[in-house]
Amino acid sequence: MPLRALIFDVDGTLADTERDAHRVAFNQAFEMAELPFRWDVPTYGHYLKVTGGKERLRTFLNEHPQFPQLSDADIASIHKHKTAHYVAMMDAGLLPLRPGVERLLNAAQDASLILAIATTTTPANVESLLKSTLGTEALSRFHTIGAGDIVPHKKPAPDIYQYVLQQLGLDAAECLALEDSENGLRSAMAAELATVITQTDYTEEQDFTGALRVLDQLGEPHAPAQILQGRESGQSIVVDVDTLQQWWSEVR
Ligand code: XBP
Ligand code: MG
Repeated sequence: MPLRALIFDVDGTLADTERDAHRVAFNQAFEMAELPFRWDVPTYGHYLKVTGGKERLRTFLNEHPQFPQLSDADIASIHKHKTAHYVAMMDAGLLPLRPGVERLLNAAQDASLILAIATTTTPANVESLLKSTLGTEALSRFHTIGAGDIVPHKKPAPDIYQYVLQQLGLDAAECLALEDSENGLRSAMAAELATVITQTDYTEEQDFTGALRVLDQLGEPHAPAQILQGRESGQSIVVDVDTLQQWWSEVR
């Protein structure tokens, strides 16, 4: 059975969006709503344990009873403003893709692999990131974009990957997931997907047991990636389609 599709996470995997984009957009929305708190870099990192922006804010409030306890409607409204701030940042071209991402997407399409996305983030965020980094035609390069509230349970539940597999009409064994976080890895593995991790500053201490490989990034020819966990640990590499096919075939 050949490898048929690559399924990409977005936040942390396609681009390092959390610290300098999502976090900043949340703080702008908190300021607009005159809320008496902001999320600094470590605090935001801590609350990344909760996937989904609305769910993250609810958990933060539950753990900080001294702050105004917002209704679900208030949280939805603040989150809507947060999304608008995030989209404005992307439209301004403020965030690049991670090293090697565009190269790998191009190579995967040249090799007739199907591309898909499985993310907990809001669809507007994915669309604005893809358009600002890859151009207006970028969305059409992905067979399926599974995002946000389209499934009942966000990562680490398998729902979003199962949804994407269903839309692709493929078996998990025919696909490979690319993720950056433990929640993402648990989600992909629960959907029985082989998974490669490119970690970020926020996820580098997380448990990636079960991943096919863990790397610091995908790498470019002039600046290769490091393999951090897995058979070739310690080696440098530029991750290409052949590399992914080879790793995937070890478990298929
Ligand atoms: C991403 C998320 C998202 C973003 C914010 O996780 O958890 O919630 O942080 O996006 P993953 P929204 O990379 O595992 O999909 O505010 O739109 O939820
Ligand atoms: Mg992620």
